[in-house]
Amino acid sequence: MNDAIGILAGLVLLAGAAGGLVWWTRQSQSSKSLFGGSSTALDEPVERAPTLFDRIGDALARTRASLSNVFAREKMDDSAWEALEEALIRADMGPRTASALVQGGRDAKVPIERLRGWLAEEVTRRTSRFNFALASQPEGPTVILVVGVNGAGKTTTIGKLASRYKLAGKSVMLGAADTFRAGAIDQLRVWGERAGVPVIAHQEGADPAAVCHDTVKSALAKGIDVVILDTAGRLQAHAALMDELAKVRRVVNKLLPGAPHEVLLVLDGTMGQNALAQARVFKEVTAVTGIVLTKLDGTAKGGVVVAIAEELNLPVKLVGCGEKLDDLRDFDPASFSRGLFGSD
Ligand SMILES: Nc1nc2c(ncn2[C@@H]2O[C@H](COP(=O)(O)OP(=O)(O)OP(=O)(O)O)[C@@H](O)[C@H]2O)c(=O)[nH]1
Ligand SMILES: [Mg+2]
Repeated sequence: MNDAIGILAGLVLLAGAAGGLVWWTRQSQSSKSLFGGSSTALDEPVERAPTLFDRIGDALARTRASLSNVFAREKMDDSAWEALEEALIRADMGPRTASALVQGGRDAKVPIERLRGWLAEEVTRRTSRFNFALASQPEGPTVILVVGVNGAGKTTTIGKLASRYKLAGKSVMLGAADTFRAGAIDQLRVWGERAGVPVIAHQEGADPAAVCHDTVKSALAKGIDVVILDTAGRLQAHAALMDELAKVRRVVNKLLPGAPHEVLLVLDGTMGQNALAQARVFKEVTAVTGIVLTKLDGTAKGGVVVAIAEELNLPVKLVGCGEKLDDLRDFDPASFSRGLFGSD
């Protein structure tokens, strides 16, 4: 009898362990697909394209590292709240956002053991109050104007975005309206070839608005789904940039009322608070609809995403995480926040 009970107990333990192993495998696999999509089913091969979380792990780890001293404390007293505020600023969240988060935590008397989870929830709430979907016109081309300072990653992002639309079965046309910088037109042509989409271009020094005009006109004639326009980001020449972008808008809108449907501002994530300052100027010169934050695979700190949402009131719609054609991801606030604070 005792033997039978012993065998039965052994079997129960064995089944429990097997169940635990399956649960653990599921957990560890799903946690790798934090940024929407590509979750790996148990029967699929383990090889997969790196997710955004894999690609920007260092940016999130840098932020977590600056917070680790705070999370290691015993309780949240005055000095702990001050340390948290400093750490949030060091993580590129900006003084205003850092102070608002700390005030919120103090008011809610969040205990140390709930701090990670609370911060993740709060940052999710603050970064998810936007519409993240890119504009999409069912009839006629969707026109996307891409703006940003030199070197932010505009042309690279356009190549990646073109490839993404192409793979989704859309026809795409690019307009080389950065006629200012030598080599910019050829650079867009190279990305056009990589993505397998046509590029409309004039000579270097030509009127950017004329290039945009010809691109949209050609796209209308050919029934193209998506037009993406590259521009020169001469922030130093504030008035000239404002005039140039206003003219582009006017010309495009005349050909296709409602266009441009999306104005994406590309910001270099490694620039931290400088990126925010640039964005403020771009918001003044044109009606930006969303942000593409690039180079999050580099030395960027993740907190800048929160500062953008809070201080510019604009959604980060896409994230650049490398120099290759498929290194562009959608931004997912909840997964991002959990990665940022290391909460479950
Ligand atoms: N690591 C990394 N590098 C990037 C990313 N996006 C762009 N870059 C690099 O940043 C540099 C500038 O990118 P461009 O796309 O030429 O930037 P741009 O805004 O078009 O610059 P201008 O044409 O000079 O105005 C290039 O060396 C790109 O390879 C990214 O997400 N990650
Ligand atoms: Mg460029």
